[in-house]
Amino acid sequence: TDVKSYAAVDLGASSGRVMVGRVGPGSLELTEAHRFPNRPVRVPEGLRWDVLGLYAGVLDGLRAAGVRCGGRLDSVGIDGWAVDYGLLDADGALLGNPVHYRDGRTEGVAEKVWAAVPAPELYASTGLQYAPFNTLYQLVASGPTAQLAQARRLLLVPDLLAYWLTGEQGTELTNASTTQLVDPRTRDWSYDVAARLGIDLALFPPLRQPGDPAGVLLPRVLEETGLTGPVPVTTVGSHDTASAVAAVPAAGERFAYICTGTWSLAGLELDAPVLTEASRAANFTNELGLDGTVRYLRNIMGLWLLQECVREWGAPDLGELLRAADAVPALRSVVDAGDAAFLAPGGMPGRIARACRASGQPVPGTPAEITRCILDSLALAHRRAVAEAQELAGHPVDVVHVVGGGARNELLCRLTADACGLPVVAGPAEAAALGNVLVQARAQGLVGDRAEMRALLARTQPLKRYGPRGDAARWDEAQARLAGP
Ligand code: LFR
Repeated sequence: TDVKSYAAVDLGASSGRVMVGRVGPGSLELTEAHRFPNRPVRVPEGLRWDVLGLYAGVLDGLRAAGVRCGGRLDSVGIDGWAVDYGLLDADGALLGNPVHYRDGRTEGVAEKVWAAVPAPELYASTGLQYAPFNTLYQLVASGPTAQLAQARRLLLVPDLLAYWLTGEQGTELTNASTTQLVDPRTRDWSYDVAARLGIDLALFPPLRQPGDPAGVLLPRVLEETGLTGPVPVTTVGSHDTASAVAAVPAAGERFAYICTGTWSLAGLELDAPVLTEASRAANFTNELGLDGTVRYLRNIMGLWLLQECVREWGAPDLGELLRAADAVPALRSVVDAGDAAFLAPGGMPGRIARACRASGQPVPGTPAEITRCILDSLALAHRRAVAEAQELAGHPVDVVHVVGGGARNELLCRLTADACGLPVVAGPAEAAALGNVLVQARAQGLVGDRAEMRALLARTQPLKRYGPRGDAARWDEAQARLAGP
């Protein structure tokens, strides 16, 4: 037939999923084959990912995907969260559980790094925002460990899973760009930065690009999943945000995007990085996207703030919580959703209350009030990021696309439209999986360039529009409260 079936493995910080994408001439359909929780585990040495559990979920998912497709898949692609990695020994065996990016081991490491490579120079050659969890800081933090001394290979998480599925190793470029060891101008390693920090780039297998072949499922994997071989694995934008941006259903170039999930990643798609001092001061990042593009964006704490509260409240019904939050008066208290104080897990309602008190605002008490505070604060942070990105890049926009899980959150989308003073187009919620599928389909000649991918998404995916209410002054006033006295 002329309809092909692709499996997209998409690993988020709180859950993983395997989706089946069916792509034909002019058609695109996505269904969920399997979803599994991703629960980090705290052991005495710190916070770790249960990567074997995730791999088991991937195998279950591929089996479920196969059942939907008569055992035949035209290709598999893998994307996931960024920066984290597994280390392999000389035999190719995994050394320990990958460290979670919210682990505290990088505390105080930045100062050491900047003593060797001053922060402005680091920005000029890597284009990456400061975030304590960038792979570069993680590697410097683990410099003295026995584990790193044993390591012969480093694989970013999606590349590690691809290795287990195929036996082949590579470093996918969009995700490599989040390590802070890649130069966004050359789209190759930042050899000088690595050398000055004593980071051995030979740990990384060679770079590969979205669209490149990444091997075929091993016989053992075919057996375990009941799939009929050969099943090729295709390199996709393996950074989930790169896949999500690829699936923004925009027409033209005058758009901003916000990829919402555990994080909100808010920014622009550009042809070249912005490496100015002003951009560094504003902590914008230049991550790499498909086809030579740059994802110029800011990390905002995102729905993590709410996920952590909900966990603490014993998982109340989310729909009801959001309805109650909608009824709470707007913008009574806001917090800085970019503040690293919210990075670590635990005690989130208390931390939000403290931040409100410290800035002299009413302290939200009920779950509905705290939820409202979080959503108002996220919308405010979205506003600031979208405005500053346009200014710093000299790239004006007419519309904001909200993709990812938060596209289903009507209150968040409405508040974001109001705050940005721009129309919001919400959807698709499964943008990362769709970007993953489309890059596989493109590698097999089923779709054309990025513009064609986006047009196909706009035609086939349900999208919702929100018009701004025109109450910009209220948001300016709320922003001023955060600026301090
Ligand atoms: C989103 C994301 C962000 C990255 C963060 C940590 O899922 O990939 O882009 O900054 O997770 O990896």
